[in-house]
Amino acid sequence: LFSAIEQAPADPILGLTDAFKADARSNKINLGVGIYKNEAGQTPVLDSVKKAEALLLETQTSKSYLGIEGVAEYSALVQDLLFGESSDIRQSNRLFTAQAPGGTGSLRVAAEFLVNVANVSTIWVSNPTWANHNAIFTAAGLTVKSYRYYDKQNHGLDFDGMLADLSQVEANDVVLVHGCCHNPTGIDLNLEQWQQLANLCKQQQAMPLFDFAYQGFANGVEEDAAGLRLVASIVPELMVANSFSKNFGLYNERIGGITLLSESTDSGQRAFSQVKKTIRAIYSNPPAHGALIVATILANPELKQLWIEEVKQMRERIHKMRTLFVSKLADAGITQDFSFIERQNGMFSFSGLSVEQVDRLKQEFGIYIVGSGRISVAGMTRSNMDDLVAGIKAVL
Ligand code: PLP
Ligand code: TYF
Repeated sequence: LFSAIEQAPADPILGLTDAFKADARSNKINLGVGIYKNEAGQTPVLDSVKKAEALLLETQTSKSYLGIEGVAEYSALVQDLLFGESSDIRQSNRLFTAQAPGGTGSLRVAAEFLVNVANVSTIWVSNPTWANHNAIFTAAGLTVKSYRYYDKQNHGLDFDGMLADLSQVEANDVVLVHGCCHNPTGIDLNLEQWQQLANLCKQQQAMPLFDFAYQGFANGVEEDAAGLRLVASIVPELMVANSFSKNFGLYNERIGGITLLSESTDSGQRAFSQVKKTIRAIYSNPPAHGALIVATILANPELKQLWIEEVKQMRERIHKMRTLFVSKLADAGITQDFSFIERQNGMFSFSGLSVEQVDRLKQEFGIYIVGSGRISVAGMTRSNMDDLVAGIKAVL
């Protein structure tokens, strides 16, 4: 059975981490994978998470199975975070949420549901997008088409190209959008653009699917949901696949969710029963720990405040690194314009470095960047900045 099987290629991003770990140089720098690092270069457990875990350790009395949709209080708390506690949408009885294993698991369940239940055959993703999108959607049987997004010349959004491509979407197509902090470009839509996109989807009878993996990393936990909330006020139906890997630092707990906004309570209940049936056939019911942590924090005003403060610290540190990086490049006498990096959101930017330059940075300087030139700004610190700038100067 196995002898004729070919070796699978390494994941272009996760494979880079393996190479980084195997690198013996002490001044190596990892700007590959999107994992938050603090000033000391570590990915710590948040204080809010530690406190929630201490509470859970004390109070938990059973490890019995969860329901298919997960921890009971979790769904409502996720909906509060996504749509705002007292918003019309939140109060409309048109939202249905199931806990799922990370953003990836949420996207995969959403895709299986779309193909097998909702008769969707085509999903549109931005060019470029997170590399795993194509794999997840293709594995579920969707045809993946792409729409223009990145304007290479101006290091900004090609919104005209995006609208022109999406004007070809057909009824029952799904349009994948990044809720904020677009991976890999760091370029987001403004509210006027979200509105135009929502109108287009409504007109073409296409459904937006939000991949929301970085809430809180652009401008704030509430602020970053503005695009989603605006679109939800315009289109009749949408879905959200959210992840708490980054904003709660719960990477290895695999915690996220699938949320459905339906046109009516009745249609939503029927659709959600099918989401649950989809989940049952994949992993039956989700693991508890990550969801219990998130629910404990979000339901406790003090812990929630602490968490919001910790997300702010992560966001602000990354932003400081963007500013410092741009100014250090200029100080080093590099004339090429990198100022766009300061204007972008979240962990990532497209640096414009070529495959050859990325390769030289790895070989000669131990600086690890994804082949596309995407840099994870979250891996920069005050102490690795000078080495980083020196390496980039050398390859430029
Ligand atoms: N979607 C995007 C845009 C991401 O960058 C990530 C990163 O990991 C994910 C989804 C997957 O999140 P998770 O690690 O929770 O599966
Ligand atoms: O884009 C990133 O770096 C993160 C982490 O298969 C990631 O989203 C990367 C690749 C992958 C899973 C997660």
